Amino acid sequence: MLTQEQLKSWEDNGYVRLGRIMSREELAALQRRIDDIMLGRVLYPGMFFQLDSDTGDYGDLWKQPQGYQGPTLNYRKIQDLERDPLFLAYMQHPFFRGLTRQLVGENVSCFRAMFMNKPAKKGTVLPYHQDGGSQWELDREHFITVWTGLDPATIENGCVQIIPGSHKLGLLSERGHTITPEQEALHCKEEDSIYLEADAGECFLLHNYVLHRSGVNTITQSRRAFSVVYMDAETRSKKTGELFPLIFGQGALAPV
Ligand SMILES: O=C(O)CCC(=O)C(=O)O
Repeated sequence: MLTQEQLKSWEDNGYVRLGRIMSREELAALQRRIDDIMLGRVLYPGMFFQLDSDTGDYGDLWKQPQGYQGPTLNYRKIQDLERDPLFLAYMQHPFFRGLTRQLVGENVSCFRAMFMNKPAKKGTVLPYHQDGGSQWELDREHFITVWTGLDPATIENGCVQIIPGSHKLGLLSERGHTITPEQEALHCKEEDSIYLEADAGECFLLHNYVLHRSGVNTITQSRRAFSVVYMDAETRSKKTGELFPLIFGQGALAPV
């Protein structure tokens, strides 16, 4: 659970450095597991995969084939990781039980359990954006993100950069996600930003409306990370009417 001081920082800044929740052994197991998934040694049919771009340009990501493209460590994004018992066990760590009870509620589902990667000397610029809005097609907006570094994250390898306090602006576009160049010029001044450098295994709590971005990786150390959106288990997809995978509460997924 967050202390009073952390709660105040959460309200003021829209983020909190939570530190390392997992052991070194658990971290090593997650690092091995994500590489096994990328290399096709552990398979989950239908899992979402997106390769990194060759150009570093966000717009080019969708010009390439989507889905699993064979064994390579050059995947940028993999979703549905709640299907993997090691990642699910981390998501269900007692610390996150307490945190979500405090900030979300008793019954908690996940919108996405996502691997985000800046492969060695690669990576794609992710422009400033907010998470949420009509693009997410949810019947309510009450969620938090926990972002965990699976490698050391530094400015050189494309750590996340945020504008503290920007969650107070609310959603800048009805659709959500990226913002206009004018909004970026107004709200995302370099001097107002901070870089969330982190040790491997360290995690941050992020408000989904905090403006955030990340750059490319200029060094040989990959920048792997795991990002989970926890939300009220009653949240339904407006598109399908369905609920999302249950992480905490009666009938929650079990890591088998
Ligand atoms: O890991 C990154 O570079 C960005 C992560 C992100 O946008 C998110 O977790 O919502």
